Amino acid sequence: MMRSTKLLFSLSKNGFNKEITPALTRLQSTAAQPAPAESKPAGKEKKMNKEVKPSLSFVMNMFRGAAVTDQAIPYPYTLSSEEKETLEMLVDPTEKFFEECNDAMKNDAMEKVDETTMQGLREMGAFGLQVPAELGGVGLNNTQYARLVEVVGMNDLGVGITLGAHQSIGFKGILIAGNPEQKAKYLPKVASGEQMAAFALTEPSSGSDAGSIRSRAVPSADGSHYVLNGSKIWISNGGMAEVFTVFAQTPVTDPKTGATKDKVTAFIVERAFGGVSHGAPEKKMGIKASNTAEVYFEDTKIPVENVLGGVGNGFKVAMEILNNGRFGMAAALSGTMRYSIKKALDFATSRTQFGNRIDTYGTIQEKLARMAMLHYVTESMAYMISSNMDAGSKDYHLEAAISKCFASEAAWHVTDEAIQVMGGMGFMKESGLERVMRDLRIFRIFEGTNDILRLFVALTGLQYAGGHLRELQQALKNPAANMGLILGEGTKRARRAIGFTKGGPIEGVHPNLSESAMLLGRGIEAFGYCAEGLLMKHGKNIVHEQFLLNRLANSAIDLYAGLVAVSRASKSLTENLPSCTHEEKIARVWVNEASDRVQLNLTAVKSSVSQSNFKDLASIAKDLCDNGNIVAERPLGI
Ligand code: MYA
Repeated sequence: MMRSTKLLFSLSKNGFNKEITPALTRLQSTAAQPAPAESKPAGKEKKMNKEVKPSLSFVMNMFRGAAVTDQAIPYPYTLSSEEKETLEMLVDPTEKFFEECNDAMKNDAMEKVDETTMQGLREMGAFGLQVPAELGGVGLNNTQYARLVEVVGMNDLGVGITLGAHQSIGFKGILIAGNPEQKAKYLPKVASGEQMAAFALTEPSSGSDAGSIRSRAVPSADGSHYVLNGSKIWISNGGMAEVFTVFAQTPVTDPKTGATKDKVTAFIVERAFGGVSHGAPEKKMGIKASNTAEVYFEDTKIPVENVLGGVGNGFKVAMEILNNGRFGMAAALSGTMRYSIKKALDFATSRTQFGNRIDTYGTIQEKLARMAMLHYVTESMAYMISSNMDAGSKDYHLEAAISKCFASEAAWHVTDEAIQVMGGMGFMKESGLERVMRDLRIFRIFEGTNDILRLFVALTGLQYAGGHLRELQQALKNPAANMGLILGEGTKRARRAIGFTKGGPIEGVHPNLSESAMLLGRGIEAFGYCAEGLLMKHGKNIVHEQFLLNRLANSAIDLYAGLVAVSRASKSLTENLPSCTHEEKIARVWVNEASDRVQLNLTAVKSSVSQSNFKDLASIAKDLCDNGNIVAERPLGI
């Protein structure tokens, strides 16, 4: 089985070695449940009693049926008037630059970002948007960055990846985990665009399973440097970067036991260190203008002072960089969706068929409205997360993962539908959508495939919910001291048992959206109930139930999407923005429809028909794989 599900093996850390049963009293006396052989990675068991860290994440808390809206309602807005002014000064010239100086079609055809664009971007400071001004950057916060990234996404995703691979992941590690010397040494050069940066994690045998990399760096005898050997694949900017954030296994000795084992360490590697080479630019379906190449390290000497974030901490550094950058994808793709929607609208409002403009037909209206809804939700997620990050939140990982999944699927669907609205014209290269469609395909794959991120969301959330159940389990050992917790949880479960759930509305929502607030509240309660049920039924073996986990993740995505839409529309209604009634309709339709989908998904998790379907689906896939081809005979028999 793929190693990445090990993520969920870590459920065992939070006490899932016990079978958790529905009755609170039985929580005290559960018997140890042996884990399947493959779910016992070394070193995991000792973390069994890891404490649950309280989280302000809305998504995380949803897994225990709680609506924690501190980071979501009211819709957060963190720009000071000065920051807004700075942003206003930057948006117009950036838009103008892309309209007048960059040619996305040409870049795509050349499979390279034109040098005039690169130079223009350097002059605008676009390579160091979030680097502090004193280190040569523009010093933007996440929200300001998101707004500019939106402009890039609207105009040229190939340029976006060149810029994003550089600053969203390439040198982001130096920005968030670098020490002052590392920052002072590297940030000015990368911020100016004098040197390009790249993020080197993926290897031939290590894609989704990021922890399984084989590149290795061993310390020199005198302890002055590491010697790095290994190869990385599909590295964006790999063929032109001078500075790499590289992840490699290093021997780490436990000071207590004296035992040495390999752990991932992050390094800042300069091409100039020697032994660094790269392959030819990869031929790709889309984002052709961006450079993607294999990168090889052969006896590359890395000074010890270039260890980033501490020896053995590389996996966490990698995850933090990825977590930190994911909202940027949602921001960029909301720009892309604006582009596609504008194309569809221009066409729909000028094209006549069967005697009427096609935007008067319900079929086209539904498409346009759904495109706008997907855009609204994506944009709302991007700025909610960026604002949370700017406000200092550390509890945004699940939201960021959701925003990446949602945005990449929404942008794909929106652009596909824009092509459909335009019919044959949409299919023509000159419509400008063909390139965007090709460019978009990779977004569901890189920076964590949407499939892995769905499992990450479901499993991390379940781990959190499980930790709370364990707390309850502990509390029951000393009921007198924990009466409040026990009574609260007991009442909640008793109400559910008799079908009388509290499931109140989400608070702080504008009265016009009170029905939506109620639906969301009920959805969250049902979701938490379902998550708990899964934990009780499967314990830590839930890690093997990907059919169920995906449905749980889809429900989490739908509910978070509903929350951001309702929150933003509420704010617009309260402020009486000109678009507020339009936004209200979007939020209402989203929540109404999402509630139905959530119900379907949560029912599928429990229903025996679905269980039987899942078994059949797994078996169909096995037939195919065993056969190595389609199994069903051709109808003609020949
Ligand atoms: S770059 C390559 C992208 N690659 C990936 O994203 C890899 C995906 N895989 C993973 O993320 C991990 O392997 C998974 C975990 C999630 C599967 N945050 O043993 P574990 C902790 C914080 O369970 P695994 C590219 O594509 C965990 O709690 N912590 O892990 C270029 C545990 O901690 P502890 C996390 O089973 C794209 C420990 O780590 C996270 O091995 C170019 C070990 O966990 C997390 N997320 O797998 C894009 N996950 O031990 C360009 C785990 O303390 C940018 N942990 O309990 C474009 C930008 C947009 C445009 C911009 C324009 C300017």
